[in-house]
Amino acid sequence: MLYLLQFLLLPLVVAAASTPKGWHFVQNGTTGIVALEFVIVSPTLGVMFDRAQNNPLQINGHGAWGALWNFETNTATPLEILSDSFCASGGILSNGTMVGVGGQWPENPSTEPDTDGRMMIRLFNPCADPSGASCKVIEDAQTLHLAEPRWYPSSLRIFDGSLMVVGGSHNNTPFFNTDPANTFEFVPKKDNGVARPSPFLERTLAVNLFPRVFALPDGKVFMIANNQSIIYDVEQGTETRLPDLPNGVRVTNPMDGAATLLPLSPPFYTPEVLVCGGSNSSDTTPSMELSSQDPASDQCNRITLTPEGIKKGWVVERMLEGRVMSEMILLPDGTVMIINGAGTGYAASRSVSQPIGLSNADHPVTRPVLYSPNAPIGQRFSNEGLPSSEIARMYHSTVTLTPSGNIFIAGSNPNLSVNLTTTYVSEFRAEYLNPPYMSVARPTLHNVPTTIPFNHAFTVSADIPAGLKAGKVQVALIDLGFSSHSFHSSSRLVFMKAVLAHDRKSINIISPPNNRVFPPGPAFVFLTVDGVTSTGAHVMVGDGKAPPVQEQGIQLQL
Ligand SMILES: *[C@@H]1O[C@H](CO)[C@@H](O)[C@H](O)[C@H]1NC(C)=O
Ligand SMILES: *[C@@H]1O[C@H](CO)[C@@H](O)[C@H](O)[C@H]1NC(C)=O
Ligand SMILES: *[C@@H]1O[C@H](CO)[C@@H](O)[C@H](O)[C@H]1NC(C)=O
Ligand SMILES: *[C@@H]1O[C@H](CO)[C@@H](O)[C@H](O)[C@H]1NC(C)=O
Ligand SMILES: *[C@@H]1O[C@H](CO)[C@@H](O)[C@H](O)[C@H]1NC(C)=O
Ligand SMILES: CC(=O)N[C@H]1CO[C@H](CO)[C@@H](O)[C@@H]1O
Repeated sequence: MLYLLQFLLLPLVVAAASTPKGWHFVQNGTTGIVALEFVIVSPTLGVMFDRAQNNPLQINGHGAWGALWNFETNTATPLEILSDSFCASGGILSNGTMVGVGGQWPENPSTEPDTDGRMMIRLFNPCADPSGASCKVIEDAQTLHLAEPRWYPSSLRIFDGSLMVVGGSHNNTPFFNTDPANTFEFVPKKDNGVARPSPFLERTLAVNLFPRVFALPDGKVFMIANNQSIIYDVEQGTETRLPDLPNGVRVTNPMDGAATLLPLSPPFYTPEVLVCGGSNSSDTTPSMELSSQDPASDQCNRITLTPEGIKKGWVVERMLEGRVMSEMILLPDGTVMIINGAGTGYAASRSVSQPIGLSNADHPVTRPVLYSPNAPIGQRFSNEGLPSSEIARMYHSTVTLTPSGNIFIAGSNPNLSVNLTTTYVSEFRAEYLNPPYMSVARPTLHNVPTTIPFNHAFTVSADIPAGLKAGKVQVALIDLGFSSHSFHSSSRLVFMKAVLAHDRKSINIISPPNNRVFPPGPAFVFLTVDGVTSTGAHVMVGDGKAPPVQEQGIQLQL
């Protein structure tokens, strides 16, 4: 009997030892709704939003359009939401409350009991329950709403911990922004709730949906829409025009490129922005004269946001292939992953010629690529060792780095509702892309304080596997951001000065200098030693108070 047991166990041991090494995709679980917006709200949970439609995940006798994703069980639990959260955005405030903003007017005919979501603000307070069982979305259309209806806006947590809401359309539009909300506003409200008009958004019509917006380390906000860029001074209310993207490339919806603020490092935290892909089609061609077969742009553009860098303008690089609707993920070692999207076509549904089913895009790009910001130009892109997914992730897909350190991918749906029989189906399969470090012995962090003040020295314990060389130790403070429509808003990586003790058992760390370098709010701390990354420790950066918070830390001397 004992012999037989050992015999039976043997193949299992062999199977465990042959776990795939290197980068690999793993499908696990189904999301039950199309996860077209995704935000991580705790070490174990993500919130997903969709449109009110005939989703398989049901709640109170109707299809759900909000749900929690549990990273421990790989299951979805429906959330009851009143307003239609389709094509909204959001972020997390300085006190840890997640805010979803905007949405759509219920589609006609809607099969679900959704109300008008365009002016809605949806709150999800910090959730201590690892399963999320007691955590709910809070809505009150009477007392909690935006100044203007917004479909396809962007959001960004700024230096005082509030959310800046940028642009959008007053109504669903089939392709171009024909009913623009060309203004900025804030949650909680500033200016007595009056939205601020933006000449930049006026100028960038009609390709200015989901503007790409980034909080700079001095508190100003950098924005790209269409082929233009500005710096917006939130405190003065002024826009400063920057150079256009070269060669007529447009990078916002419906010609979505991927953009990110590159990792910021001490002592100068010099901001650089990278934006890749999109389309060089004209922004005045009627959409029916565009085609799902038009090649996406392979152009990348990078700018350093210092006076000298702005004078130099955008520096052009080329990706390994053209991409539209890709998204950028900041990895804890400072590389940028470009993932998802299509090789041809545009965002949106059934609005260009030669649609594939209803999809305006075709030729899904299923192999991610890595960009190393510090490598010499020409050697920054690599897809070596990166696998291809078997799942197309195009319009209405999302992706995020997880607290475990792997990459979670969900969604994709060009159809106007659930369709499982077309070429590009409504996609419910959840998928992880595991970096090589997920299948080796990893460093671990212990005793990470739950609250990290600015400009603060603190010590954490570390357990570093003997095989790892301690020459390169990186401690990254990461805002995992809010993913919607190929833009990962509020996503941010700030490296913290870190010194590993000789016994390799503790690390002295200095937090970012102030609330402008890292807008105050929740984050995850990841340790990378010799290219191997730990899981992330959940922290609150700053005093954790409700916005607007006071200035904290010390001013940068530049
Ligand atoms: C899927 O996730 C569950 C829950 O975490 C886990 O038990 C299972 O091993 C996973 N399956 C695969 C194929 O990774
Ligand atoms: C940006 O787009 C506008 C409008 O389509 C065009 O007039 C302008 O020349 C473009 N800029 C560059 C640098 O291509
Ligand atoms: C537009 O982009 C396509 C695809 O990258 C490229 O082949 C073409 O040369 C570009 N056209 C111009 C005028 O830059
Ligand atoms: C799914 O899409 C295909 C192709 O557009 C269409 O023919 C079919 O009617 C759709 N099915 C449903 C259930 O909508
Ligand atoms: C966080 O701040 C927002 C804005 O003031 C507020 O609506 C929310 O209730 C606060 N969250 C908690 C948990 O107190
Ligand atoms: C053209 C097309 O495929 N349209 C379908 C999209 O999905 C809705 C809901 O299933 C159908 O009613 C449409 O016919």
